Amino acid sequence: MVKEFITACPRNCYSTCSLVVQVDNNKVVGIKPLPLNQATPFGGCLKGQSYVERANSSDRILYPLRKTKGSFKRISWNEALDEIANRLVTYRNRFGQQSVLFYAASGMAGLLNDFSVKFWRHIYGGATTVYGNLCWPAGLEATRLTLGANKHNVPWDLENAGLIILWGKNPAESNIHEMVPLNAAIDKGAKLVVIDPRRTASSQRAHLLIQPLPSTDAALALAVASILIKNQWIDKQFIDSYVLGFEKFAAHVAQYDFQWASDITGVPIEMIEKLAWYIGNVKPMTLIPGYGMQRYTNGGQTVRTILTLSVITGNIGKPGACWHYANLQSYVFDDVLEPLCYYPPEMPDGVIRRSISTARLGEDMLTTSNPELKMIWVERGNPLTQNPNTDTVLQAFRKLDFRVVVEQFMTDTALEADVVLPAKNMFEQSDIIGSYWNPYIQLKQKVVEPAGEVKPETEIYWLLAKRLGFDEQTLSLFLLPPGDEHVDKYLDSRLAIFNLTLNDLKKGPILAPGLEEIAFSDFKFPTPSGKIELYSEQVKTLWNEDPLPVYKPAEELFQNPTPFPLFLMSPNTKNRIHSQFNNLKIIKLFSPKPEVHINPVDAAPRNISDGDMVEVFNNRGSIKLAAKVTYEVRRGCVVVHNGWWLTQGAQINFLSEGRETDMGHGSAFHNNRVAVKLVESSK
Ligand SMILES: Nc1nc2c(c(=O)[nH]1)N[C@H]1C(S)=C(S)[C@@H](COP(=O)(O)OP(=O)(O)OC[C@H]3O[C@@H](n4cnc5c(=O)[nH]c(N)nc54)[C@H](O)[C@@H]3O)O[C@H]1N2
Ligand SMILES: Nc1nc2c(c(=O)[nH]1)N[C@H]1C(S)=C(S)[C@@H](COP(=O)(O)OP(=O)(O)OC[C@H]3O[C@@H](n4cnc5c(=O)[nH]c(N)nc54)[C@H](O)[C@@H]3O)O[C@H]1N2
Ligand SMILES: [Mo]
Repeated sequence: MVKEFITACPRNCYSTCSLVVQVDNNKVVGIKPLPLNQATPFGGCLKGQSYVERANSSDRILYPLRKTKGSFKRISWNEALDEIANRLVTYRNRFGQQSVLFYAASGMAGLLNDFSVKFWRHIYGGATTVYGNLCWPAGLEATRLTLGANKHNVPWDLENAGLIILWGKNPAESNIHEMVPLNAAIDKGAKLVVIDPRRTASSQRAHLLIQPLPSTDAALALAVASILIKNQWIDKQFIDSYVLGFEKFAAHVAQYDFQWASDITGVPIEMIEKLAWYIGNVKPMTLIPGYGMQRYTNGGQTVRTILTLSVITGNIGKPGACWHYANLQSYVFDDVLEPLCYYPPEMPDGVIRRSISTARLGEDMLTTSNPELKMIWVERGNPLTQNPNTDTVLQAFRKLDFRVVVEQFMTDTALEADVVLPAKNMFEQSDIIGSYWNPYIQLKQKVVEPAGEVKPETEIYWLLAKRLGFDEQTLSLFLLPPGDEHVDKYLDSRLAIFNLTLNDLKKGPILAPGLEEIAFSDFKFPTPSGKIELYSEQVKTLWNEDPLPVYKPAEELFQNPTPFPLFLMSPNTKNRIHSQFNNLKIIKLFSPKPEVHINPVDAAPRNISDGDMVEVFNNRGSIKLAAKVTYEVRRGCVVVHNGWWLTQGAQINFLSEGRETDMGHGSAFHNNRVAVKLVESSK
């Protein structure tokens, strides 16, 4: 008999949809929407539907595997854990525990991830870890430095906006549920402006589409700020009450005019004028910056600069008016933040820790000494496709003595492992998740027993810790004993802080305790001055950047002459979450192979026609894939979606450099130029 359970999608995605999962005889057989969630009433996307295939896929890793002489063979859990424990002890004795690197990324959200950190910290005694984050930290830090916190109005408040600006965000692919209130607002008369070097699906109803050269948005924003101030299209009262540094900022931007911005951004002057007019005259404005735009070496300053436009026009803290970067209000359990957010390498609690940069993973792994790295443990991540400069990451992996990867599928990273441990999926262990867009806390429910010999990480660590000589009593101080009752008890204990229980969450999503539907409606800004900081001393002290928002050309992109004439961007796309999903049959029907998008103006002189095989290359690497000739990408730029595995045809991070962003230790994936040439015509 088919039973239905309420759950939520734990992928690293804005939407974090509530779902109803149908289960028959310990098997996931269907996924349905859960209208109770006001942000995602229509349920999952295509990827959500594909969970039926994903959960039951014959490609899933169901048993521990050991690589010998280049091929993987099934081994028992005892064999796998004995070898790993022996190696852990040997490396610790001979080289110190920091010779082991614990790498975890964003594959699965949840409170229980914290137990992995506890194992490495308290049981093993402190492995090397990574700091920074591949995703969004430059923008988070820019926002925190300016407003004091990362929060925005509830998603459905977008309907109240008179002007919506999608600035480097493509919700039609990366946050499809945002298109619902966005379209409702347009139906009611709101104006939509899209600023993106590409003409994305999100721009179909745009009243204005601006296509700047990649990484130049700060110049655009500075010129707009300058004209807003000159024309007095600003909110004086808001500025006088809540803003620090306006005078300095106004004096600073007075030097920037349309011509200057047009020369840098490639945007015609009339378009910049139009943009300034909209921002100065159509209210209330919700400005939605995306995360793609901050993956440049100037990403933090770019985001700070764009945010000034919301600030000086008083578009903060009101219905329909907000800065809509990331809403961390549902992360009410502190430890959930850790894997997602930037946190500094030095921890204040006196524990000796060593961490290396996730943006420079390969390089740092190779050069770290005293002790050198001997072993890596990877979980919830696919660093061989997702971290920059794959060639270096690959070298670094191959230089190690021993590699363990906990995975659901044979990814590029799993293929490099010595031991692969089968990972749970979202239906095989309960956990609590927040979202950086929708304002609910949700239960991701265990609805089936794990497939094959799959064990959740919490149990793997428990068994490993016992082999390291700990008795169960000591262990239970740090780790979670195997068994659903322990998971439930733990989750209930966390919920109790808010007078909630697991049973409450089983009935549906719950709005985050303390939620401000309209963020900053109390006009309290937790910055050092208590005001919105257009001028921020901390920008200087923490990141050694200009306290005023400035435009600084991004590294590599404007070196001339260069043999690599085209800007390469590698954004996200609708049918995958980074490197996940495209191994499924249903998804392959929609996106069968990797492609490079190129403008006809750039394709013609290279004799490239739609469908031809081309080579995209620079001094770091080269990939071969099919060309899609399209006006959707600005001339001078090419686009390849990130996430394709090497074994799926083309892996974009062979071309990117391991570089940190100016703030937050993010990764500047898009500071990247390439050349493209024809390999084989399809005709
Ligand atoms: N379907 C799907 N949804 C996802 C994800 C996914 O992989 N698939 N990933 C999730 C995650 S982890 C993230 S971080 C988010 C990211 O989702 P978004 O915030 O939408 O970010 P991106 O897709 O990286 O980039 C958005 C847009 O920025 C544009 N862009 C690139 N450079 C510039 C620039 O210099 N200036 C301007 N103005 N625009 C620029 C790109 O062309 C792209 O259209 O999506 C989340 N949602
Ligand atoms: N060139 C380029 N590269 C990029 C980006 C870009 O814009 N351009 N975007 C970056 C961004 S925004 C992000 S967020 C990162 C994402 O990069 P990662 O955080 O590495 O995420 P995924 O590619 O989603 O891979 C997650 C892996 O976790 C596995 N997994 C899922 N659930 C579990 C589980 O419960 N346990 C274990 N052990 N494994 C599990 C999945 O099968 C998958 O292989 O990529 C970054 N890489
Ligand atoms: Mo991300």
